[in-house]
Amino acid sequence: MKLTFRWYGSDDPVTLENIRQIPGMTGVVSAIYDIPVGEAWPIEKIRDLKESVEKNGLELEVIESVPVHEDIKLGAGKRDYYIENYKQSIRNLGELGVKVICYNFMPVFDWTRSHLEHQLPDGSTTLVYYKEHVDLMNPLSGELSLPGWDSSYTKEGINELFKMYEKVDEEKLWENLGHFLNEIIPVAEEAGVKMAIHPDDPPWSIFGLPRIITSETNVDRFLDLYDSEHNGITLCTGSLGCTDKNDVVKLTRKYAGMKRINFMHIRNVKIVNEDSFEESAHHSEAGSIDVVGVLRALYEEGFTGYVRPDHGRMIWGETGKPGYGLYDRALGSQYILGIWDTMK
Ligand code: CS2
Ligand code: MN
Repeated sequence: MKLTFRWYGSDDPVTLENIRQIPGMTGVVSAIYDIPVGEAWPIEKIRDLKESVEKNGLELEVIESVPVHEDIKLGAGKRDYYIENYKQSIRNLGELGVKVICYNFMPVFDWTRSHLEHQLPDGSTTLVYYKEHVDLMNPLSGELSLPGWDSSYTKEGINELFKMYEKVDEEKLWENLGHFLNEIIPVAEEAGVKMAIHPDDPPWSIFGLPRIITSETNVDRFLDLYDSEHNGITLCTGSLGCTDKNDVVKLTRKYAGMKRINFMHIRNVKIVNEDSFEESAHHSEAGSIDVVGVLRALYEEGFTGYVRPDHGRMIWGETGKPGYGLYDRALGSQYILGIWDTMK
């Protein structure tokens, strides 16, 4: 495995110098954050990013994310234009040595939580999803905003999007995803880039919008849409594992065996009940995910790909980007590395 760390660019309070000092870190996972969703990523900007990372002794081999424009998910509007731009971004990234691109196909919203600073008994704070609170949230008010969401929507824009999604059910979303893959995967193959779709977080419909990358059956269906190692997944243990309907150790073993895991996100979550969960430390016993079992499955299946610790709590008084502080993720990375080393 290659251990990596997410870095949000020069505005991130976590610096490349910080990341470099974490034992075993080979590189960062990053993106260009000032390009409007849907536009092609210019080669010069990618080069600048790569150079700033490499100057600090780290690699830039994984991009998270190249966002997919809503027109592509809706199968409407300027979809063809946005798909052509997406292809160009893949080619440009491949040319500069990027090996994996993580993306998602969640309509409108990325990861969703009810609280960003829920205090745990040990005094740390964490992200939680309590269904009864999410049910009271009104996305159409235009006032909701979460760190993982595209912040460029206006109230009118959101309302318009919801209107358009009235015509897109799960089957339609599958169709639009299939079309997207048929267009981009041949380009990714040629560019030497492996695509890695991120599961929906949480893996169920929110606010009445369809979500499809949610379960073993659906991941199987996804992989069948285009049979290529370049059409793979990001196996995010915390996203799939926040429902006990998904056995993440089993899924890791299965998809690693099929060589379809192109990126691993290791996050632990504690399932509170059927529809609610709290994010926890990476330590297996802190949550509901058998992190040791996940790593054992990867090791036994000969996994050589990229791994990063996903969300961490805020500990030791740190403040910063929710889920993306330095300390807890650094601790998590050492837990991952320690488990891995004992298996060698
Ligand atoms: C990430 C996702 O922060 C997170 O939970 O795992 O936001 C992820 O970056 C995107 O869904 C990938 O497109
Ligand atoms: Mn993730």
